[in-house]
Amino acid sequence: MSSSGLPEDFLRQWKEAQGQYASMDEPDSADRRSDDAHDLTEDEAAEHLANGWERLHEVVPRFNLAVLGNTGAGKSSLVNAIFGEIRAEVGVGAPVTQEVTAHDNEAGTLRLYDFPGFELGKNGRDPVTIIKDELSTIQKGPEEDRIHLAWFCWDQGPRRVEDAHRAAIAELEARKVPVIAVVTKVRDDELAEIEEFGRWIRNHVAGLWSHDTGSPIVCLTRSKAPSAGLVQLLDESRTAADATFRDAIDAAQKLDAAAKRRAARGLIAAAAGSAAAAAAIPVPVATAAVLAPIQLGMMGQIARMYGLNLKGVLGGGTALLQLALQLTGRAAVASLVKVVPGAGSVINAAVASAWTYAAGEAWLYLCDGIASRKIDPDQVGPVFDYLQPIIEAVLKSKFPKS
Ligand SMILES: Nc1nc2c(ncn2[C@@H]2O[C@H](COP(=O)(O)OP(=O)(O)O)[C@@H](O)[C@H]2O)c(=O)[nH]1
Ligand SMILES: [Mg+2]
Repeated sequence: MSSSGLPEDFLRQWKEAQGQYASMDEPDSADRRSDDAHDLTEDEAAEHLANGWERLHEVVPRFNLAVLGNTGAGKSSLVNAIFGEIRAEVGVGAPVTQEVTAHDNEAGTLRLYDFPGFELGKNGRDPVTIIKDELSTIQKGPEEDRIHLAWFCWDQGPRRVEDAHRAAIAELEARKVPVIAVVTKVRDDELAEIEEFGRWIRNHVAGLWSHDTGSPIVCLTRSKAPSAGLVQLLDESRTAADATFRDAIDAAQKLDAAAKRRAARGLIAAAAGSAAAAAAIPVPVATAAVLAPIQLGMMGQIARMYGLNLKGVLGGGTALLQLALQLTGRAAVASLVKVVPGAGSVINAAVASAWTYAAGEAWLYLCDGIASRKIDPDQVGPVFDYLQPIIEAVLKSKFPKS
């Protein structure tokens, strides 16, 4: 804690976030909600949280990444190093393919298509034919399941590009999937030779993705500690994939906590815009429940983005659900009234938006802390004591004259 009673990292984060929020458009699309004049019950709150949680994909569509390369090239290690371990195998509803396995992360922000290696497949089938067939199946399937980006991995050890690799890359290119070349298991003691191999790939392998002006991108990486090149691969992936998937990539990765918070703040800004629209005709403080569904939906989205489990962490009777109720109910209104001039009796658009930012920042702080195991989700009761200063800091900066 800092001397002002705020969690130490919060003020710094909040300062950064303000610039970010200022540059975001706030949509004003919300319908006016029912105006029942009570705090929500626990069941109602749980339902709104669940609603946001279930529908995260509507605002943050899942990013689908394919990894290809020889067996043992280091594909799984690379994915784990950037996105964490992704265990859940995709079952019903996924495109039916013979030899590609699909795995979704907990939050539903990332699907990984793990392609088979380049040895002969089932029944002695040619690997390139397999890849071609599997690609066709996936890319002709439902739009949300299609591959958005591929990493093609070469182990730096053999430093060998095979004809089958070129053929597979051509198949990806023909289907407009950007392919980033990755050299894995980079060793510092052979860096000169590895860089030479990278240059050779850049000049001799057709169909690789490049920036608008430059030559193809080849990322040199090491998944084993001390890791190398992972942030660059993540950055290139963000650029190569369609902008639609930027938030999903930022949410799914585990290398850059600030990028993940940035993605969550997109959800907060959207909810603040909806809250402002809902209070375009000022509502009495007594009917603050008009805003709670918007704010709780936002909280559900953020919780999911952080991979928090709906039933375990957010389920009925948990401390976190209580806290969500407090942030969106009378307790928050009480602190609002203290800080914001003129908020004594009505909530107008500006107040609604500031309140939503405050609740969102406090909730983001919690989810971030829980996901990184700095905060115990069962012990968040006392946490409200330090969320209060967060709320007030946000509100004060939104109403600087108070
Ligand atoms: N030294 C070193 N070994 C690695 C690295 N990445 C993966 N490996 C090892 O290479 C082997 C194959 O890795 P894996 O990720 O399973 O490859 P995949 O078959 O392409 O998914 C495993 O024994 C890994 O521990 C790396 O960066 N450095
Ligand atoms: Mg593997």
